[in-house]
Amino acid sequence: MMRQQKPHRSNHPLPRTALGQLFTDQWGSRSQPVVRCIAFDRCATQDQKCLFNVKAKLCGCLLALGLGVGLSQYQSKSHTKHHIQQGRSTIVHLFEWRWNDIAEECERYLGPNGFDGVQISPPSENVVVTKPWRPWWERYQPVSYNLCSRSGTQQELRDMVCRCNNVGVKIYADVVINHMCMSGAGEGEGRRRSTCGSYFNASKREFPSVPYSASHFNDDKCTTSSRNIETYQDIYQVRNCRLLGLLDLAQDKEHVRERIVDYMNRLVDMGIAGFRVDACKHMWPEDLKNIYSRLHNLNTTWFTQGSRPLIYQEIIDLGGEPIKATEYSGLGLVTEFKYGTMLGSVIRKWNQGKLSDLKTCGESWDLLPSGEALVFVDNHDNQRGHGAGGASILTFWEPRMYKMAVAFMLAHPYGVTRVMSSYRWDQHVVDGKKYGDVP
Ligand SMILES: [Ca+2]
Repeated sequence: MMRQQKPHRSNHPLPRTALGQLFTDQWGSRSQPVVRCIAFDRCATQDQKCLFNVKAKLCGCLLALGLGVGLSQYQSKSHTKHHIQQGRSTIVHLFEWRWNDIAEECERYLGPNGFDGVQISPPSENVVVTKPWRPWWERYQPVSYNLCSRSGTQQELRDMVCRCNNVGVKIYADVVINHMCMSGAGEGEGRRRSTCGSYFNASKREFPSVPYSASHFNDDKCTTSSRNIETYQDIYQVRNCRLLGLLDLAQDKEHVRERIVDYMNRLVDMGIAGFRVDACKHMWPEDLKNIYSRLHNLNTTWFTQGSRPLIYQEIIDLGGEPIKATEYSGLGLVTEFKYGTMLGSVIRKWNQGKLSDLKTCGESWDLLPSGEALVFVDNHDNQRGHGAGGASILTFWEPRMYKMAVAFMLAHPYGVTRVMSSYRWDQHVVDGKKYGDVP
């Protein structure tokens, strides 16, 4: 599906001065060192013979001096600024793709076709769910911050980041820091229970590979008898109780902050350019502000000195709840879920919607200001009936309207855009009604 998208030229409303600075930096950075991406760390520090032996596993992407490939994207200390390289725009979510495949896709397609970056599935170790068999959502149940998942090993992750950066495609990691696995996930060890084989005990809230123990969770602050969020009208429940039974971390505790910051900084140091932060509505803005402020600057192998990670925060705010997206928009970009809902409604011609109505699509439609929003037609949750959006959300199941929606989004000067590369599954239909909750 992604191959059908034609990336547009930058329509993002950056101030002229910022663009001018960007281009100067981009084309002025011609003295970058040769960057070798080596598939296996063990060879990175060994002798030439070793390097020769893994020649086939080298990236094939030695970045020659003086090529003038643009390497600078960020100039601001703000996590909300998004400096798009000349001729590059749009993040593509390569949902559940393997690291080796993403690296190849960066070199083969995304780099040459002007994509800004890739959102990857969570790289942290997660619980292995077998009932149902290995659903996509097991990736959102961490048991440690070790970097092995079914997308690949830490070495493969590092290799992918290097290879994509070398062709000008940034990597944005989806990070799950609100919670760990579900309270009922049991106890286990070995690769049949967790993707790196780390021991955990969910009922005792013990995750020694981080390490976290019972005192690092929010249960003492949660006032519901179930310990779960029971109403979204109570901001304390939403932030201090368990989301669907997921063990809720106490980000106000220094130990928890340190472990999260260390995890995110390991990714930044590797060359990752930013983060999609999962479930932000369920964390306190001041805790996130503290965590973001402690992130390292981006790796100067690919980014100019002082560059900050781009942060975009998953906040589902369709109105009607006391927690507002604007509480977070000063900290980073925010996922604007109203956009896909409204766009789908117009393209479906609901309520006498006309395409010409879309001319004004933006802040006057009660959306976030353009510079604060990350927009998308659908995401991995709402394309299968999870999360927010409702029936108007367009997906690949309705290809003509979906392509219209994506084309409009890429052409319209609003927000940072993200397109979706997912996979097909068999829809579950009961009495003519579609149910999307299928792995
Ligand atoms: Ca929480």
